[in-house]
Amino acid sequence: MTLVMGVLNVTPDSFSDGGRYASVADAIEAGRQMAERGAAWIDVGGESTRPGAQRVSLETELERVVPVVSGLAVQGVAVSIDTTRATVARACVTAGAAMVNDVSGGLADPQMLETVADLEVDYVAMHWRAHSAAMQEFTAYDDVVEEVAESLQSRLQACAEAGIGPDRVILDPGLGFAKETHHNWELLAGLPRLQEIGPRVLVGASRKRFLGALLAADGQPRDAADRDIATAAISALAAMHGVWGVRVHDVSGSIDAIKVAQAWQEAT
Ligand code: PMM
Repeated sequence: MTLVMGVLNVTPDSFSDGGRYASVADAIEAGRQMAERGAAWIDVGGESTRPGAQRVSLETELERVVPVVSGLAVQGVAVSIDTTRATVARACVTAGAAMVNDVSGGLADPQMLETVADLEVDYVAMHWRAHSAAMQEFTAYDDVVEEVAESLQSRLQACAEAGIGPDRVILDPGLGFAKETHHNWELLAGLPRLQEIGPRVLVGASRKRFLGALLAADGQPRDAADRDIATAAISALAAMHGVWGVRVHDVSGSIDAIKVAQAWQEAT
């Protein structure tokens, strides 16, 4: 069954849930609650990837994420660390994280793939073209599905060369990262092409701007906080396609949606 990864951003400026947690204890509690609701993974991130976001220092990122990762891991929660930095990946796996989620697929930090190979954890390689501050300047594609598939294929090859086998890799099309609205829909429709590559596939559509655009009224995009029903609909459809996981903010909605898809499939 498709699993749910709950988003736990410990950043003051993430686009959809930034600044929610007043303390480390609050963030840990929010993660614990998502796990209790059925999230198989809690994805802890300390650097916003909102389009246009500036980078944070290594020290700030470490300060934000390490206490939250260890606070969840000691309670038996499966934690993934959302980072593009090898140093953060290593510190968090040492603190108890069991997966590295790298939105740059190893392109942002030349040490990342070797580090993950050494840590022997699973690795999410997402399609990426540039850091968030500049990524919306790189949204030109002739055929977005084919180009994302080829890029992910080459990241898979780079993983293999670094010693991360395909069974440890999860590929992600990177919805909203250097993508125009229509590219995100084309990538969702093109999921079978991405699955053909071989490894497990993760989809992160939750509360993203292309959903705000879809649900716009009077020319105004729908608020990020009111995109969870559309997110759950994507989770159901992604589950029908047999993806490995969906990365979402509202865990309960997607768990229900995936159960619907599963019941439907079992009856087919
Ligand atoms: N999206 C965001 C952050 N990390 N990681 C993966 N693997 N896939 C995604 O689509 C993804 C990600 C941005 O969303 P957020 O600011 O709500 O966390």
